[in-house]
Amino acid sequence: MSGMTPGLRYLPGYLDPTAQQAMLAELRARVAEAPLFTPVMPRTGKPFSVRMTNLGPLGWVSDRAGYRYQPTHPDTGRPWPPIPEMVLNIWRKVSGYPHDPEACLVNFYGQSAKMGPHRDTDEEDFAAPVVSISLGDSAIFRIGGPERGGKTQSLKLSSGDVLVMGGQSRLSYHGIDRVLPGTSTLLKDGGRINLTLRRVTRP
Ligand code: MD6
Ligand code: FE
Repeated sequence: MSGMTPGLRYLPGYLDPTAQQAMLAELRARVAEAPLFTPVMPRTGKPFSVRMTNLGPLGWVSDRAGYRYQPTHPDTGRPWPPIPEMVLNIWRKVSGYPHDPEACLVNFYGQSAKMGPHRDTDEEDFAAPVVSISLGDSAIFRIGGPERGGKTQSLKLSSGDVLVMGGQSRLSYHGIDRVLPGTSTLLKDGGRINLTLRRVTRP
């Protein structure tokens, strides 16, 4: 529990710098097989400022046709690479959910990227939390309640921090207001990586 949002668990510094480096190396190898792409908004085709890819049996994509989970990369047509064991192990320790996640969305934020307020509702099973892992530059994460436009709180998510959105917070509006450039040396050219792990189907 964290402040005004029941079910939200903030685990700052969950990964030490050595573990962050190891995770980054695993991610680089997999992202080489499943390159980052720029999603666009349904209908309008307006590009996201974040680039993304996925790991695991299902990946989240957004294009003119809508939001959905699919088993293959939209550009290469190949299955998404597997979720690294060290990432799965974090889910197993913190999720409190007895099945593995099916999707690991990898978001890359350059210095001026943001993520508008949204809820994660494309999954069948809201009993599972969403677990997020942050690497690289810090960012201001804002979370509200189940309705748009309510009271919000902000959290600074830094490299190695883990956030668990479960219980009542699972369907809260949230987003990234801004990245704070120069706050981490993990990525040579700066920027931020966020992984979100989700259970998509009901086991
Ligand atoms: C981010 N995170 O931290 C965006 N969603 O870059 C999310 O959209 C998110 O952190 C669901 C649960 C946790 C999250
Ligand atoms: Fe989200």
